[in-house]
Amino acid sequence: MKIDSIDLQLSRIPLPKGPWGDQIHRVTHIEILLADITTDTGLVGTGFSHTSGVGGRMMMAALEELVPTLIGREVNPRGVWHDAWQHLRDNGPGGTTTLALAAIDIALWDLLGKRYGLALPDLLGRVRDRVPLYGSGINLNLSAEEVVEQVKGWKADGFFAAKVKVGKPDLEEDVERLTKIREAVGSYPLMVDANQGWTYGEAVRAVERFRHLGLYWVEEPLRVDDVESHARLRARSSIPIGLGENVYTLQQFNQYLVNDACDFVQADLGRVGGITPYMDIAALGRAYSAPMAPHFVVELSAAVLCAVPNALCGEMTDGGTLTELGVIAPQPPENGFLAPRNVPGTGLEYDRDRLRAHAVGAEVAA
Ligand code: SMN
Ligand code: MG
Repeated sequence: MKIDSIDLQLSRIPLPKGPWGDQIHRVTHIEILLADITTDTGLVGTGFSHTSGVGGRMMMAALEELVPTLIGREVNPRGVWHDAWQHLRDNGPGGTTTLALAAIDIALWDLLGKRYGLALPDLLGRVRDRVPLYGSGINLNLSAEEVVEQVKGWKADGFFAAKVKVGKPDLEEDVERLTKIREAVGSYPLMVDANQGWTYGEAVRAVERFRHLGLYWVEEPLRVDDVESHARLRARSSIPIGLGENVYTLQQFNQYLVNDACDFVQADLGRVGGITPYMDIAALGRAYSAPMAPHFVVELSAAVLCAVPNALCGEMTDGGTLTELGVIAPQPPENGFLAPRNVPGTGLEYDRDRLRAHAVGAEVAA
């Protein structure tokens, strides 16, 4: 079964519950780049990649360069991934290079699943049928009262934990917000996310001030390319560190793990380049006894985590799941868990009309 043609479409989907805010982002749209791969047998597989509103056209440009090199190739995700990465690597080992590869890689796994009649977890080697979820808010722009209500809602929905943003200009305001949440939900597991916004000194002060709150992890306290400072922070803090949404390669994850700078591995299936590299990173995490807690795209993450022994949980990004974005046929959680659909391939059924209605270029053509 060989690749016959590849169709690409970039869409910008508005966040249905309004903009997101954290220390470094104000997000109004999620970009979804869809890749449909048609084979010489007529079978079609679909993959996607995503951005938080910036870089969609860069992914598209990378793919437009890559696609001609893929036509005629056997449907073999791992072989294609490595050659395609070689083709793009001069643009950097990760970033646009891997984001673009994700759309192709996910489409190829979808094709293999459809070819052999297997759902993705079975194709990869199933170890579970469903995945626990945590509620996650990109909510630094919300009031303390709004965040408290959000966290209470997640607890009521059965999610095992909640994650909120920190990084107010005044650290004491963060402490006040977190204290209000603690009072509202008791010993419920709580994570905080600083989105790389602190200096080393600010991070040291913050983890000291948060010590009594019993946090489950502190996420992205520092710039992602500063592994050493994460290791120094981790050595003096009692709070585990979660990160990985901005780490792009197996080798970069190893740098974090070997330096004892990361406890929870939050690799993102889009950003690392799809399912092929994700499974390698999960195995690496297992070698370090590190749980996998993937970032974003929870519906695909859940399907992959069903084949990852060291999986911890999926992230229910409030207002930004593929279901809430209307990008796929709904896959709602049940009692705090997500079970992937038991159909051949990734199980994601894309809403073509919605994606087309928000296609980049459509507004120009209209
Ligand atoms: C996040 C996700 C998506 C966009 C911006 C920020 C966030 C998270 O850091 O962890 O979900
Ligand atoms: Mg984060």
